[in-house]
Parts: sequence; structure tokens; C-alpha cells
Amino acid sequence: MRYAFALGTIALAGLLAAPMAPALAKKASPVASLDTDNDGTVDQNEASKSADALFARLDKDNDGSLTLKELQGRLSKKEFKAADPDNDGTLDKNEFQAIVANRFKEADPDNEGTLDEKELNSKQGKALLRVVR
Ligand SMILES: [Ca+2]
Ligand SMILES: [Ca+2]
Ligand SMILES: [Ca+2]
Repeated sequence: MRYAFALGTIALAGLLAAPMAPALAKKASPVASLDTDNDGTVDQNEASKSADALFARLDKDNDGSLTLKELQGRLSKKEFKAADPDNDGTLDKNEFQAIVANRFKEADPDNEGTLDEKELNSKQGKALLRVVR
């Protein structure tokens, strides 16, 4: 009983503290840069939205797809090839988002659908960050 109460208090404290967190965490924290709903973790939706914005930024000629050159080293040649199953030498938005989804899953070994600071700082998390921001 007391245990449950303590948990409830901690959860409540978390809720109350949340609105103040962004001001404190405005640093280069990878979570903060992607966490648009400010819940302290990055979900698939946030990663995908950020990847969309990155896609638009990288697509210099605005043709709706990314060449290896437009990706500016974010993907290796090998990674690019693997991500381009239709082999047309460009990644369209679906192909690009497929990489993001894959890397998100790899960075989320406990499969809870969200990434925390530690997960984003893992090797897989960093690979994800290269294609979302
Ligand atoms: Ca979030
Ligand atoms: Ca392009
Ligand atoms: Ca393609």
C-alpha cells in the first residue's frame, strides 16, 4: 500500500516537473532535440517527423528523393545500396523512412516504442540520429 502510494507520488512529481524540464534540458541532449511532446523520450512518430524535416533539408534539388551525394555522408555506400531496393540510385521518402524505422527498432531493444537518453546514446541510437537530424 505504502509502496503504491510512493509510486503515485513519484509519478505526480514527474508530471509537475515536466513543464519546467525543457528550459533546463535545452542543451545538446539528443532526446531534447527530438522530443516535441516533451515527455522525456523519443517515440517513432517524433523520429519520423524529424526525419521528414531532414529529408527536405537534404533534398537540395527538390526532386523528392535523395542521392548518395545529397545525403552528405550520413549513409555509407553500402547502407545506401541496402536502402535502395528498387536500385534507382536515389532514396525516396518511403525508402528513407524505412531506414529510420529500422534503426529506431534497433535502438529500442526493450521494444517499448520509445527511446530514452541512454538508448539514443548507444551505437544504434547514434546510427538513428544520423538519419533524423
Ligand atoms: Ca516524446
Ligand atoms: Ca534530390
Ligand atoms: Ca530508390
